[in-house]
Amino acid sequence: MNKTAFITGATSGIGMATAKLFATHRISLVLCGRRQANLDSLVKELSAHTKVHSLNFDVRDREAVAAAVNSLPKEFAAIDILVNNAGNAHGLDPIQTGDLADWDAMIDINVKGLLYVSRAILPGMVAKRSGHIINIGSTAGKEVYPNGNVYCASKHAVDAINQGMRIDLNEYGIRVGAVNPGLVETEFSEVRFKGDEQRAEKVYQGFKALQAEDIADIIYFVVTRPYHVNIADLVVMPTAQASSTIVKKQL
Ligand code: NDP
Ligand code: 8X3
Repeated sequence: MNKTAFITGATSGIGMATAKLFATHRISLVLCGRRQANLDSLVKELSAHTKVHSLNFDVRDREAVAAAVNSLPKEFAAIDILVNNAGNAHGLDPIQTGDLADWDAMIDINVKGLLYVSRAILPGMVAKRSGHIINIGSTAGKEVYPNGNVYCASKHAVDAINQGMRIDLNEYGIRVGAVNPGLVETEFSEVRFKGDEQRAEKVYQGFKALQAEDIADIIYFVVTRPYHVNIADLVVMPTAQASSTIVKKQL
């Protein structure tokens, strides 16, 4: 496909699986994240299939975001597809004892970071009157679960931003949609529980969780619909999951 995709959070999980799938379909890639070693090995691996450029920046740093986007070589500068994927949960605590640093991280990364990246890329899409934004939300953006408070708030914000983007960009023919997964087995829970691998593993025990590749398949489906079709808001859960709190486990 003769398109260029800009993927945030490409160094693991859903972003990495999407990068790998896009590469096999020869979509040119701009891959973003903070772990340089992961970016380097992805560039090496995926360059066999397509053109790949990496950008190392923290989405929280608005100047770094703008500088990174402005630094793109000409052949990568016209972005057709933006996958706003970088994000994480930090902590799982009741609101009255929540860690302020965790709250800052979630709001700054999941909400403000997504906005900074979008603000840097959208003028280019508006100028050429084409583009496709895929915002990675969550079932946490559709319902709130115990101790999910601020993470859920950040993903509800993504839900609102997704709608707002679609409205404001409508006249420019830019497609905007969200993919909202339930439980996906990635590094997500390791980050949420600050490296406590045992606690993280428990989240996915006793049922078949979604895999990063399942979400990548859906994102590829979304970006390969005919132009008149915009998947505006998609929720996907493992079959074993009925809601954020109801998961059929066989332990
Ligand atoms: P991972 O932890 O595997 O991936 C998170 C990605 O985000 C990494 O590539 C990480 O890169 C990047 N990232 C995190 N913080 C920053 C930052 N400050 N600046 C730049 N990049 C950052 O988790 P997932 O793949 O599961 O998560 C991807 C998205 O999917 C997130 O938005 C998450 O909320 C969402 N999601 C996940 C679900 C799940 O159950 N796993 C379910 C629903 C939604 P690096 O560390 O290199 O910077
Ligand atoms: C990730 C899914 O249920 O851990 O967004 O919030 S959940």
